[in-house]
Amino acid sequence: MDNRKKEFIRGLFDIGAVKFGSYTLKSGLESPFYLDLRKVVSHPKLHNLMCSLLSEKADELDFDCIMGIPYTALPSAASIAERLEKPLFMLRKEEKKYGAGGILVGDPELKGMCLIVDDLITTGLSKFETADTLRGEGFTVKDILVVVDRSVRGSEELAERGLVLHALVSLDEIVYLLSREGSLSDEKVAEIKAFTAGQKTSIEPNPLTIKLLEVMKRKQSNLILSLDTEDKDEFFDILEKTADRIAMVKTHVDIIQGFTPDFTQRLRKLSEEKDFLIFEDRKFADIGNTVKHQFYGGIYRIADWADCVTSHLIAGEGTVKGLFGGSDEERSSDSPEHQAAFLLARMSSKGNLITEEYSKKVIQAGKSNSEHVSGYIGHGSDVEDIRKFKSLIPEGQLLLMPGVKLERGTDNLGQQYLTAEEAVSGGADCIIVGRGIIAAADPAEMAEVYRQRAWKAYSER
Ligand code: S5P
Repeated sequence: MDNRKKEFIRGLFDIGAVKFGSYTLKSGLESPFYLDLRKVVSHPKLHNLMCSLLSEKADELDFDCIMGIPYTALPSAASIAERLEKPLFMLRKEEKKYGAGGILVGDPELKGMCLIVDDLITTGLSKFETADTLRGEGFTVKDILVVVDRSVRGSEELAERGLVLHALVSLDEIVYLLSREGSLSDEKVAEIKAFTAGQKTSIEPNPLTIKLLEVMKRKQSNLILSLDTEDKDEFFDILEKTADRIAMVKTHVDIIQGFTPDFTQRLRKLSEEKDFLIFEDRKFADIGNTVKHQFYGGIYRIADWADCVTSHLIAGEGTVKGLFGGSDEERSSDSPEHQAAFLLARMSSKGNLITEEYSKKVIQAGKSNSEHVSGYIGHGSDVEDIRKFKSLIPEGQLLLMPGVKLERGTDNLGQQYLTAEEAVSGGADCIIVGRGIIAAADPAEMAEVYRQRAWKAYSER
């Protein structure tokens, strides 16, 4: 390792950007180390050293322009751009709706092969999103340069998307140097190794997961409205009023009185106009061959209009395979291109028969069918319990949580409610709210209250 790299690692340790102890990660896992590169920008000497090392690395690559992922990597990208005299671009976090509009900051005439810079890589998710956005803006993207690679399979995941990862230092190098210099005990090193070896896998999010994450980001909403009414008119009345606030609407299509196919046609049209996904909570539970008929056929023809569905796994993995093993003839030509299931790994109702072992097996099966499984439905007794549960779920799959209201409580049929804040701070990526919104005097106003609370907790997490 060259001396400047060593000096940089020591610098990270000295300012507390690399810490060793016991830290609760957003996933709920207890980690023996913590990396926070946001501090570096306030230490000019260390920042300068980092940018000069990054520039040397970047100089070996072939690119026309450079972009940093907001916010941590913006100053380093700017510095590299100046050192190497390459055009700099930035992407706004939110689309500007006035003036010239758009999310791109920079001279569009100078678009070309763009190098993406970021501070860390844990999973590839934010890098995929940025690469996709840049590609959508007319750039080509190949190389991603990060300061620290702490990922389990970062390079493989990026490679699957045609991206090449370059890192200034890896977690192993940091641990190696600091232990050699006596800043880390052998015990701590062993703990870190055990942690990284046993660290939960990260899974490449499937296209439906990516689509949902994109809607959530665009609408700043992780709210799923559970629109459980039998009345069609009431259904559309509430949906039209709340559509701007939600990421998905969850249906139980079999409770709709006098169902006819124009119900789902109207629903699809509205979902396109108002940018939300459709989540049919059919809770498939039968053998593969039967669920196949239930999904593709019958009067509801769910496969023709639902972006995602729920499924139990009591009958085994054949259920998921049956759901997504249908042929093209079974789907209508305009059915959603990407579809996936959320598996019931835990339930919110009192006295349900799901055991811890069953939940773990569901997640195991969900991981091995990740091309069709976007995540899990789950619940918990409190924030700690949700954290523990969330730590079983791999990065790249989501946790959706029903049984959510503004206050804790129960209904008279065993439903148990946590608050929106508890659900999200424990690890829920989206909250599912039914009666909390639809039974309110003003569902639109109430949906906004839930949206704001859940999104705030999500952004803080
Ligand atoms: O464990 C669960 C799983 C689901 S999908 N508990 C649940 O309550 N649900 C669904 O979420 C349930 O079918 C209903 O549609 C919604 C909760 O509605 P609420 O009115 O109690 O918020």
